[in-house]
Amino acid sequence: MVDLDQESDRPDGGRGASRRRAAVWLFVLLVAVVAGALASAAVAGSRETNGNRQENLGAIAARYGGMPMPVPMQTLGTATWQGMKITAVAATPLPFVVFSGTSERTVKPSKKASMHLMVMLSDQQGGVPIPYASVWATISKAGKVVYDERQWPMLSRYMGPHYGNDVTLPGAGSYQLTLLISPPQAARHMEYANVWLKPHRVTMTFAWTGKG
Ligand SMILES: [Cu+2]
Repeated sequence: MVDLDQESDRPDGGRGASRRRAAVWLFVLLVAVVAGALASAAVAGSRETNGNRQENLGAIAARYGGMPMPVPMQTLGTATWQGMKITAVAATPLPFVVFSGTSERTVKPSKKASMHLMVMLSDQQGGVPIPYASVWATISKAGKVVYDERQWPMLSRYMGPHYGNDVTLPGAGSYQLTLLISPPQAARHMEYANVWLKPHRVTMTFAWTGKG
């Protein structure tokens, strides 16, 4: 109100101010467009050629309903289980915090860490993330287990609820990833009455050419 009154007191009836405001907004819009173009160029530049499928960050983030996140990602594999989509993604190793209910501790990736493994569980039809389950990941190389750990139920602004941990792999090569998905322990709407009632194991293979 105050603004409008002040503007209408001016000889041009505030039209000059409106034009100035329009010019400022146009400038802001231009800056946003240029920044967006630069960001997508940076994303394209960060993609590596790799034996596995590399995807645009924006595409992955969009699929999980989030904004692009500032790290390169690689889809390791996907599977489905009774209408649940299971997606394993590798991102750059990153620190995270674990909150126990009373205190918080930071888990930092070791210097040798290869990736931040993220397992996304989502509804195959609607794409909505499925929390309250648990995921155990076992990775083997040439039949030998090289990683065998529970994944943290985890929250991320960009990826939404997922299950993850930092993982160290012994070098490049072909790996087998086995995920043991335990049923979501939560009340369910009726459409989920008869699914995901027993632990389920899926296995996928991926080629790793990144750090290890
Ligand atoms: Cu995570």
